[in-house]
Amino acid sequence: MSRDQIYSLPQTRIGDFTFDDAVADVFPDMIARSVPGYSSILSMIEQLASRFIRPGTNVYDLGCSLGAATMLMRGRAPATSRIYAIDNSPAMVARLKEQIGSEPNRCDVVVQEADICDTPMSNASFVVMNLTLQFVSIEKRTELIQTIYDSLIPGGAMLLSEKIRFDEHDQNLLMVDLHHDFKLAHGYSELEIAQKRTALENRLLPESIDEHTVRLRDAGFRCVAPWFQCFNFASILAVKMEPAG
Ligand code: GEK
Repeated sequence: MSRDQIYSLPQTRIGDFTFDDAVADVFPDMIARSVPGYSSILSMIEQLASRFIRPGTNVYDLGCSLGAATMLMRGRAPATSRIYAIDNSPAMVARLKEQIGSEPNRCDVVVQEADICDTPMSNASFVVMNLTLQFVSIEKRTELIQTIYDSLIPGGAMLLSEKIRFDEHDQNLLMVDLHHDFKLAHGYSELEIAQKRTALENRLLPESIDEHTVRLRDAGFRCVAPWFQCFNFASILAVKMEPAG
């Protein structure tokens, strides 16, 4: 696995963070050293895939990057289901297409370069948005969550993982600080952390758990269960309930 050193040297002008070739080359190392609990969330996605994916339905991995969730879900998905792995980064999609094409797949896996806000979805039993909504502009989030809810079959579920913010000032400062310590402990320097923070400032827009919960409930999800939190990262499972009776 190539080591992430993208922000290790001082940069005179730090542009907005983009998911380009340089990032795709080091992505597994970058995300493992930047997101506390990333591997735990992935292994639970695998478990949830076994429970929620139904034969003859579609599964969506929205903002799939290099397909870490897709790879785990395809081992659990029935042969008659189809996984759509979608990302708008050409660098990520090219690498994932190459890997998926070279391996045997239990079910159909379709890798698409597309904006998830413009992607039609239907007949879905499980939708994963693992650390992706945070990169979608706030004004587009409600419509996207509604599209996902409408695409789900009754009993289907969405997993939403996000970097979060806290309304209470001191709590927010503490969690941001603990995340900072996590990155230091995983080998990033103060310079790397500071430069990446600047690059992400206008790109990654965290919301609170309450803001996510309200949006999910407004879309129609009756069961909204935050199931994981580590510092300022959280994951929520939202289930579209079967009609009563
Ligand atoms: C994982 N889920 O390893 N449309 C499509 N893709 C998008 C969009 C958009 N509008 N905005 C951002 N992306 C993965 C990790 S990374 C998280 C997800 C991170 C894509 C973007 O190109 C990138 O690949 C991904 O969302 C976010 O489980 O880097 O913190």
